[in-house]
Amino acid sequence: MLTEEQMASFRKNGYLNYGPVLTPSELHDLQESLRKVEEGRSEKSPESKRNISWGQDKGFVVTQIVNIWEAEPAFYRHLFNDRIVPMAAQLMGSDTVRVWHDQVQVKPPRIGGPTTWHQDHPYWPVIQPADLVSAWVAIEDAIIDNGCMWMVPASHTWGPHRGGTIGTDEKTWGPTPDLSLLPEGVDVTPRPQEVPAGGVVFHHCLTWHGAPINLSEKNRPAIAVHYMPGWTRYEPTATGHMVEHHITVKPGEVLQGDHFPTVMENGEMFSPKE
Ligand SMILES: O=C(O)CCC(=O)C(=O)O
Repeated sequence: MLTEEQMASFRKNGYLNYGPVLTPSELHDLQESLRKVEEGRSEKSPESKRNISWGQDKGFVVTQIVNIWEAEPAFYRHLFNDRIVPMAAQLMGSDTVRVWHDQVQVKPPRIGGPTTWHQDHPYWPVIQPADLVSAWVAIEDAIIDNGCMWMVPASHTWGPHRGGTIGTDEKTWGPTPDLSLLPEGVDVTPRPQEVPAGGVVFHHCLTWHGAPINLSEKNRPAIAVHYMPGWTRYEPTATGHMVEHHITVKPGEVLQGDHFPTVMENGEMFSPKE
């Protein structure tokens, strides 16, 4: 469980670099399973697998795999991790936790594309309110050199930014926000979140985050699981979302169902189904 100091840090900054959390065998299983999905050797398919990188014309690659938990048992088990889920519950202040979706991002050596500056929730208008927490786990060491995540402290308190994107400076890879849309005098300096393989960084769904290109010789694979508190509702919008076709509840109802696994209910951890 998290200490009061860690909780206070998350409330203030909108992220928490917790550090090592996976066991060596959990990490090894994710590494092997990711390789299978990347090479098309998994029995089932994820929701999607595509290159979402900026600068594809320059050869940059970011392989995004959404709902890899549907393709590989190790990633399904990972959703239920009995150290990560209680911490996510604590950070959200909810004793019920469900999965919105997961996403792997692999940024290969030398040609790994950036994550341009954004907040998550503006990409998820179909779920409300904006109080999800993501658990981002490095599958190899994530350091400044290979494009670890960077976060802007306290940015989760500045409201949803129009359009979701915060602008990215292609020289410094820092955020380029419209300052007139922000509270006066705020500091938009990003902070790097280095984390060893098997370590976790949590972030609130309104925290500004991004990552520069990976020009190093090291791969940069990571998995983010986007966790919902027990009261997250489905609120359809014109723009929709990639996993919306799996939703079976009615507008205004709590989002749940087979494709949005419950991992904790009323404080009780759930186990993965066999
Ligand atoms: O892995 C990355 O570089 C980006 C991930 C991300 O934006 C997220 O988890 O919300």
